[in-house]
Amino acid sequence: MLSSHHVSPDLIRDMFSKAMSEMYQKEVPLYANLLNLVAQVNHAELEDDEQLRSRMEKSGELNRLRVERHGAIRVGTAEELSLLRRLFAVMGMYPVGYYDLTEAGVPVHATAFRPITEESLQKNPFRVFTSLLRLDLIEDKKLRKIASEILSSRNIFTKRALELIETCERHKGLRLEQTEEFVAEALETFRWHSDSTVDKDTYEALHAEHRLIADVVCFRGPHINHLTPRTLNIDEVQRLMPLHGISPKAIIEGPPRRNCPVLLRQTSFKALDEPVNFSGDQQGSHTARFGEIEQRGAALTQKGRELYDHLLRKSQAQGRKMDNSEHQKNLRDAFSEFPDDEESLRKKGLVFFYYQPTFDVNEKTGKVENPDSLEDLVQTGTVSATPITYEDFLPVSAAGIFRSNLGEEANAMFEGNPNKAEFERHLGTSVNDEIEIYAEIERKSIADTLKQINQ
Ligand code: OOG
Ligand code: NI
Repeated sequence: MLSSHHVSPDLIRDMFSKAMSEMYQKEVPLYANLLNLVAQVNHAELEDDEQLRSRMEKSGELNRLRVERHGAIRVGTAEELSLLRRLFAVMGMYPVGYYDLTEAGVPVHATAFRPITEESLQKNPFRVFTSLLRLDLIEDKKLRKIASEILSSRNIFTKRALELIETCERHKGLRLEQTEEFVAEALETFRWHSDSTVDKDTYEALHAEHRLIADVVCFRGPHINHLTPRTLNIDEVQRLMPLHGISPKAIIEGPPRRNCPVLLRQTSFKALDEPVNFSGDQQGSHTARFGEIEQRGAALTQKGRELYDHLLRKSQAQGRKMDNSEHQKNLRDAFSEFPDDEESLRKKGLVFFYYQPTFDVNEKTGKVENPDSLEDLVQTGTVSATPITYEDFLPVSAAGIFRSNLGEEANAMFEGNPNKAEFERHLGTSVNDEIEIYAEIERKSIADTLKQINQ
């Protein structure tokens, strides 16, 4: 239990995500442009669609929309990953899901650190997609040894950040002045350093093996490589990006545009080529940091997810199109089998829903005598059912984002090679199952609704 002089982890996360956004706006000015564009499009969307506005207001999502973003980092060792787990726990963020990116030719596996309760998600759903480099997949033994030596000698946390993590663990929380210090110290881990820790030859050798290896190994820490605001109309942002001096990747990843959006649609702009000073006073450049936007829809049940994966594969059988309108058309054709109204999605058990009584339970007039089944209560309008927002990531989309930044050539080097057990060993705990989290939120909303109706 949090004592009264401790700051809640939700507030620490909120402070940290805002500090991170400010830092990234200074580091990557195009990100500030993107934030403005997304805010404009969201504003217009909410003006045009009263239903969307009132629904988002009712579910509490309107508040979190302005602060909503995810980031991504890549680390090199088990120690770094497990320390990050402890750092994120201070902010109420826990590992959810396991993502194997080797299938897409990227030698990493990953999890997302994020809040997991309904209440915490409403406060600020900040998430960080965190990848661990798989040195074991580097074929060149000499290079593997060099990389692991470089990584073993770096320390990605400040001394004070480590002390504050320990303080938080020992005292089960941080006080306000400790929190402010913690946020500032934690930020240091994610800052961009234009000075590389290695000489240019070493960088180039690692780069030649895989661009991502150079990105992880040659710098002081896991610089945040993008922060992603949430838009309510990704097609519109994609259309407007070039008019704002931002050049988007060719296609929007994820499902097609739908009446009832599901999962996650994403697009990004290409990584910037940035100057780097290598040791020995040599100059060069590196591409790592980019911008991304996302549009979130409903969380799918296991059954819904299987249908999504099946239809996505089906659309890919047409070949991956480099033209977005053709790509979207392929997707729309394939997804015509996926029901697109809330009632069917609910009755077929494809989407998770959040249930609430539609009347004020304190007012006697609304009371229901002898409630029938939940479905009947929804049908008669006594209970509302709202799709639960998807809070996670999609491996195929993530691979598309990685690829657009690594160059399409970075493919087929590693075969599908998941190793969840090893990842969890390195992390120091098992990852949470995202489907279980949504199921629990749905179950709890049903139990609370029935309790309120029966009271
Ligand atoms: C992470 C790419 C994945 C997403 O939104 O799917 C990702 C990376 O490039 O490090 O952020
Ligand atoms: Ni991302």
